[in-house]
Amino acid sequence: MGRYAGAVSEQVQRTLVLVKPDGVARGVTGEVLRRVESKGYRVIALELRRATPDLLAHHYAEHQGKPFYQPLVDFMLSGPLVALVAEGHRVIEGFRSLAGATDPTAAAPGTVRGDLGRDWGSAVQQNIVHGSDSPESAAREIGLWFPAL
Ligand code: DAT
Ligand code: MG
Repeated sequence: MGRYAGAVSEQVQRTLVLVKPDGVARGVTGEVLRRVESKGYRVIALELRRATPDLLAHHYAEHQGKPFYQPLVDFMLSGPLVALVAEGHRVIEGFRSLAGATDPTAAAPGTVRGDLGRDWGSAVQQNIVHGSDSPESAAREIGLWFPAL
């Protein structure tokens, strides 16, 4: 496929970031934005909003049928969230690195989830942020949350 180290950074990427309802409720939206901006990524869209069941069914389609799916949807509907699009070379991978591991207890200190999240004993992990996990997911998710972009 002709992959070489220089190729990965040629194309400017966009990723969908969500500050989930736990992050908004705990007042760490600014802290998440600060980390995204301090890293050097550009925020090109930003909105405080509520999710809908229809939007979440598409956004989390890959998780339908899993035991945490309905708790995840209920959690994402539990309050306002902040949706944003960040832009930069390799931002998809870069934001996943900033966010840290899915399980906030195991997430490394220094990451958003490691520094700001913890286990609350709920059926779904509440881990402060979402970030797209691939170029295909990013394109699909940005289309769902920011169809005008
Ligand atoms: P990520 O958000 O790191 O991409 P994911 O896409 O696998 O993780 O899952 C979506 C969300 O669902 C995740 O942020 C937290 C929750 N979740 C995932 N796996 C879980 C599990 N085994 N138990 C409880 N909640 C889980
Ligand atoms: Mg995911």
